Amino acid sequence: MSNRTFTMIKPDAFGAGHAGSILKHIENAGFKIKAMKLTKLTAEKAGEFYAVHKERPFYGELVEFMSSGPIVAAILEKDNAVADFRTLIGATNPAQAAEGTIRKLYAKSVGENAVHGSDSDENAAIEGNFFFSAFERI
Ligand code: 3AN
Repeated sequence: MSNRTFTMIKPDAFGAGHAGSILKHIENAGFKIKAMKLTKLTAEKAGEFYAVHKERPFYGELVEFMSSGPIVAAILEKDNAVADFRTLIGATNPAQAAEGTIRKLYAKSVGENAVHGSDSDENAAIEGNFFFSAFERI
Protein backbone atom coordinates (compact mmCIF):
# COMPACT_ATOMS: atom_id res chain seq x y z
CA MET A 1 0.00 0.00 0.00
CA SER A 2 1.47 3.32 -1.05
CA ASN A 3 0.46 6.64 0.46
CA ARG A 4 0.31 8.70 -2.73
CA THR A 5 -2.17 9.10 -5.53
CA PHE A 6 -2.50 11.33 -8.58
CA THR A 7 -5.46 13.50 -9.55
CA MET A 8 -6.57 15.92 -12.23
CA ILE A 9 -9.35 18.46 -12.03
CA LYS A 10 -10.71 18.02 -15.55
CA PRO A 11 -11.64 20.77 -18.07
CA ASP A 12 -15.37 20.67 -17.21
CA ALA A 13 -14.85 21.32 -13.50
CA PHE A 14 -12.01 23.82 -13.97
CA GLY A 15 -13.99 25.71 -16.62
CA ALA A 16 -17.04 25.89 -14.34
CA GLY A 17 -14.94 27.48 -11.59
CA HIS A 18 -14.98 24.48 -9.24
CA ALA A 19 -11.20 24.04 -8.79
CA GLY A 20 -11.09 25.83 -5.43
CA SER A 21 -14.11 23.97 -4.01
CA ILE A 22 -12.74 20.61 -5.17
CA LEU A 23 -9.30 21.27 -3.67
CA LYS A 24 -10.97 22.28 -0.39
CA HIS A 25 -12.97 19.03 -0.43
CA ILE A 26 -9.74 17.07 -1.01
CA GLU A 27 -7.85 18.85 1.80
CA ASN A 28 -10.80 18.51 4.18
CA ALA A 29 -10.66 14.74 3.60
CA GLY A 30 -7.08 14.67 4.90
CA PHE A 31 -5.07 14.61 1.67
CA LYS A 32 -1.88 16.71 1.58
CA ILE A 33 -0.88 18.32 -1.73
CA LYS A 34 2.65 17.21 -2.65
CA ALA A 35 2.77 18.67 -6.19
CA MET A 36 0.36 20.79 -8.20
CA LYS A 37 0.17 22.58 -11.55
CA LEU A 38 -2.30 24.25 -13.87
CA THR A 39 -1.72 23.24 -17.49
CA LYS A 40 -3.49 22.45 -20.74
CA LEU A 41 -2.89 19.11 -22.43
CA THR A 42 -2.37 18.87 -26.17
CA ALA A 43 -4.36 16.10 -27.87
CA GLU A 44 -1.09 14.22 -28.24
CA LYS A 45 -0.32 14.42 -24.50
CA ALA A 46 -3.89 13.49 -23.53
CA GLY A 47 -3.70 10.51 -25.89
CA GLU A 48 -0.45 9.40 -24.29
CA PHE A 49 -1.87 9.76 -20.76
CA TYR A 50 -4.94 7.66 -21.63
CA ALA A 51 -3.11 5.18 -23.89
CA VAL A 52 -4.48 2.24 -21.83
CA HIS A 53 -7.96 3.18 -23.11
CA LYS A 54 -6.90 3.30 -26.79
CA GLU A 55 -9.16 0.42 -27.81
CA ARG A 56 -12.21 1.71 -25.92
CA PRO A 57 -15.02 3.27 -28.02
CA PHE A 58 -14.86 6.54 -26.06
CA TYR A 59 -11.08 7.07 -26.51
CA GLY A 60 -11.38 9.79 -29.19
CA GLU A 61 -14.02 11.65 -27.21
CA LEU A 62 -11.92 11.35 -24.04
CA VAL A 63 -8.78 12.73 -25.71
CA GLU A 64 -10.74 15.60 -27.27
CA PHE A 65 -12.38 16.49 -23.96
CA MET A 66 -9.19 16.26 -21.89
CA SER A 67 -7.39 18.61 -24.29
CA SER A 68 -10.33 21.06 -24.56
CA GLY A 69 -9.32 23.32 -21.66
CA PRO A 70 -7.06 23.76 -18.64
CA ILE A 71 -6.64 21.04 -16.03
CA VAL A 72 -5.12 21.04 -12.54
CA ALA A 73 -2.78 18.08 -11.95
CA ALA A 74 -1.72 17.13 -8.43
CA ILE A 75 0.01 14.46 -6.37
CA LEU A 76 -1.76 13.80 -3.07
CA GLU A 77 -0.60 12.07 0.10
CA LYS A 78 -2.60 10.22 2.73
CA ASP A 79 -2.60 6.72 4.24
CA ASN A 80 -4.30 4.35 1.78
CA ALA A 81 -4.33 7.22 -0.74
CA VAL A 82 -5.45 5.40 -3.92
CA ALA A 83 -8.46 3.63 -2.41
CA ASP A 84 -9.50 6.51 -0.15
CA PHE A 85 -9.35 8.98 -3.03
CA ARG A 86 -11.46 6.70 -5.27
CA THR A 87 -14.05 6.64 -2.46
CA LEU A 88 -13.92 10.45 -2.14
CA ILE A 89 -14.50 11.03 -5.88
CA GLY A 90 -17.24 8.42 -6.33
CA ALA A 91 -18.27 6.24 -9.28
CA THR A 92 -17.10 7.02 -12.85
CA ASN A 93 -20.70 7.75 -13.81
CA PRO A 94 -21.93 10.64 -11.60
CA ALA A 95 -25.48 9.26 -11.81
CA GLN A 96 -24.19 6.28 -9.80
CA ALA A 97 -21.86 8.25 -7.51
CA ALA A 98 -22.63 8.27 -3.78
CA GLU A 99 -24.04 11.39 -2.11
CA GLY A 100 -21.35 13.86 -1.04
CA THR A 101 -18.70 12.54 -3.44
CA ILE A 102 -16.86 14.98 -5.70
CA ARG A 103 -18.37 13.50 -8.86
CA LYS A 104 -21.87 13.59 -7.37
CA LEU A 105 -21.37 17.26 -6.54
CA TYR A 106 -19.53 18.48 -9.63
CA ALA A 107 -19.57 15.99 -12.53
CA LYS A 108 -21.83 16.40 -15.56
CA SER A 109 -21.65 12.97 -17.20
CA VAL A 110 -19.63 9.76 -17.43
CA GLY A 111 -17.32 11.45 -19.95
CA GLU A 112 -17.10 14.88 -18.30
CA ASN A 113 -16.71 13.64 -14.77
CA ALA A 114 -14.86 16.48 -13.01
CA VAL A 115 -11.87 14.60 -11.60
CA HIS A 116 -9.42 11.81 -12.29
CA GLY A 117 -8.09 9.50 -9.58
CA SER A 118 -5.43 6.82 -10.09
CA ASP A 119 -6.72 3.23 -9.93
CA SER A 120 -3.60 1.57 -8.47
CA ASP A 121 -0.35 2.43 -6.70
CA GLU A 122 1.55 1.55 -9.86
CA ASN A 123 -0.52 3.90 -12.02
CA ALA A 124 -0.35 6.65 -9.37
CA ALA A 125 3.44 6.61 -9.70
CA ILE A 126 3.36 6.49 -13.51
CA GLU A 127 0.80 9.32 -13.72
CA GLY A 128 2.61 11.50 -11.18
CA ASN A 129 5.84 11.06 -13.15
CA PHE A 130 4.01 11.97 -16.38
CA PHE A 131 3.35 15.49 -15.03
CA PHE A 132 6.03 16.23 -12.43
CA SER A 133 9.81 16.15 -12.23
CA ALA A 134 11.52 15.45 -8.88
CA PHE A 135 12.14 19.22 -8.61
CA GLU A 136 8.39 19.97 -8.84
CA ARG A 137 7.26 17.84 -5.91
CA ILE A 138 7.88 17.75 -2.19
P1 3AN B 1 -12.24 6.24 -13.75
O1 3AN B 1 -11.85 7.63 -14.18
O2 3AN B 1 -13.37 6.25 -12.78
O3 3AN B 1 -11.06 5.42 -13.33
P2 3AN B 1 -12.13 4.74 -16.25
O4 3AN B 1 -10.67 4.50 -15.97
O5 3AN B 1 -12.99 3.57 -16.58
O6 3AN B 1 -12.82 5.52 -15.05
O7 3AN B 1 -12.25 5.74 -17.46
C1 3AN B 1 -11.33 6.78 -17.65
C2 3AN B 1 -12.06 8.00 -18.15
O8 3AN B 1 -12.66 7.71 -19.38
C3 3AN B 1 -13.20 8.45 -17.23
N1 3AN B 1 -12.78 9.29 -16.15
C4 3AN B 1 -14.12 9.15 -18.19
O9 3AN B 1 -13.72 10.50 -18.37
C5 3AN B 1 -13.92 8.39 -19.48
N2 3AN B 1 -14.97 7.40 -19.69
C6 3AN B 1 -15.12 6.22 -19.05
N3 3AN B 1 -16.21 5.56 -19.49
C7 3AN B 1 -16.75 6.35 -20.45
C8 3AN B 1 -17.89 6.24 -21.28
N4 3AN B 1 -18.69 5.18 -21.24
N5 3AN B 1 -18.14 7.26 -22.15
C9 3AN B 1 -17.33 8.34 -22.22
N6 3AN B 1 -16.24 8.51 -21.45
C10 3AN B 1 -15.95 7.53 -20.58
